[in-house]
Amino acid sequence: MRNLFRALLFLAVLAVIPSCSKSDEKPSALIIYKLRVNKFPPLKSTGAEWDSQSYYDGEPDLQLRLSADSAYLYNRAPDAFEDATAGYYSYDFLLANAITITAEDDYSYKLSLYDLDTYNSELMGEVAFDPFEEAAGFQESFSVKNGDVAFQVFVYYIF
Ligand SMILES: [Ca+2]
Ligand SMILES: [Ca+2]
Repeated sequence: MRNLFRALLFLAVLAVIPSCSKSDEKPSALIIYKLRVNKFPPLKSTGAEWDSQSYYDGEPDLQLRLSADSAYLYNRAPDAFEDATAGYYSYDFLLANAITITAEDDYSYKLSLYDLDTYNSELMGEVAFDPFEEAAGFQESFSVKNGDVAFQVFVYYIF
């Protein structure tokens, strides 16, 4: 009888443990520290190269924006990503200032990739996403894509 009681107690403890585990907690915030461009269209929808100047390479010069509603949280075009090659490499944008998004924030988030031009940068593609929904599994990164563009968002969590 005592053994049966112990067995039941053991099972009861097992049943309680998962509800105390980290996976049941909700993070209060997530911190975006790196954005990766995994895919982008090699040519414009017209079939033309992104840049037409004969003395420049025709490939796009990557500019990445992360926006919350109409405000830019991040907007950079590192020199290192001039004339980016589609299909072979991914391009990592390490954020000098990590971006904190709290669970209460209710903005519309969007990642937009541009070909940086002197006057009017050209939109290559963009993806709207909900960071907390995408990061529901608390994974180190999550992927978002739309048509010919794909991004990977790297995050830390604050519980
Ligand atoms: Ca261009
Ligand atoms: Ca170029």
